Amino acid sequence: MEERFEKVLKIAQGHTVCIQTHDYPDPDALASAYGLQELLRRRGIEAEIGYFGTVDKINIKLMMEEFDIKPMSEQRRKELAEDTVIINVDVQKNNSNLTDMRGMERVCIDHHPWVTNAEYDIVIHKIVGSCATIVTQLYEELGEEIPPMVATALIYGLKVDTRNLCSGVKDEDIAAFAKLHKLADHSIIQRLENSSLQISDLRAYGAAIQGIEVHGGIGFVHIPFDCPDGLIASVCNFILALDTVKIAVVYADRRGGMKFSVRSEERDVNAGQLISCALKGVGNGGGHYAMAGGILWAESVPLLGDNVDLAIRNRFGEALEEVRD
Ligand SMILES: [Mn+2]
Repeated sequence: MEERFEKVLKIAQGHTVCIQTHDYPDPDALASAYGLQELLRRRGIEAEIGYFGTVDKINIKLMMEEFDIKPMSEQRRKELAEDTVIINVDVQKNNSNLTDMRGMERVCIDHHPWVTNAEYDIVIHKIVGSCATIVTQLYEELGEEIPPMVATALIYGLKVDTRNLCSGVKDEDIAAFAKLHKLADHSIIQRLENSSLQISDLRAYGAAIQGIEVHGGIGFVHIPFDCPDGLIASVCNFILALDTVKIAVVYADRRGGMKFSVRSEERDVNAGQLISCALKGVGNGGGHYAMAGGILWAESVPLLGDNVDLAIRNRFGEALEEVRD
């Protein structure tokens, strides 16, 4: 990784550099971008953090405050030069939640399964629990001390992405956790963890409590209004806590279609494969073993008949049979 990082520095030299996360970044994406920004700064490269979509989750807003993260303004994003070097973090090009930005996507640092056919000059990719783990390893390999604030952000990202080291964890995540744990400011993490919910989020939780249907170990929730991706994911984790739910499928109305979040606690069911199979032909989806997301296209909704929820349940039921290994 060290060599690849040196190449990143060469590519960045003399250009405007933007670290772009996926739209509506989550704690792992933001922490990784922030950690990378600091690492680049130490090597003489000033990079800016940019993303599309507004931040509406309270814990992300708090992260911005605590770590003094100042993302690129919309105006600035529009004015970027064509030769801006873009470093994608926690996401790959052509993903549905990555809006194309002006500039050249030349570097990718990510921990999701490699699915893009986009060509980057430099790829730092590992299947680990969080992108924060990779950034932690970069500091270590480069012999750089991790500043306490960076360690705090990274450990928070790592904890959220692995659901407190309970999902999709590799030895490397545990090692990164041990390293960061010694350096992090735990009072900040406590503040972030204790403020993950806003009053407006309760409507989505209300829909889950009232409308949950459990069929064959899959818990289904239809949130009948649009809400941020992070909130759909939180509701998904929430219903996964039920003893009878081993797989959670939560979807919210969005611009005529639906936005999905899927979680699997079943060892033999890959959440990414499950959603990709269930939405085949009517949308798209993918992700990790334990977590995945996707979209049901607006134009597909009429194809699902009068009872869309039933059609979705059937599709996932059938997909489950198919992907179980
Ligand atoms: Mn991540």
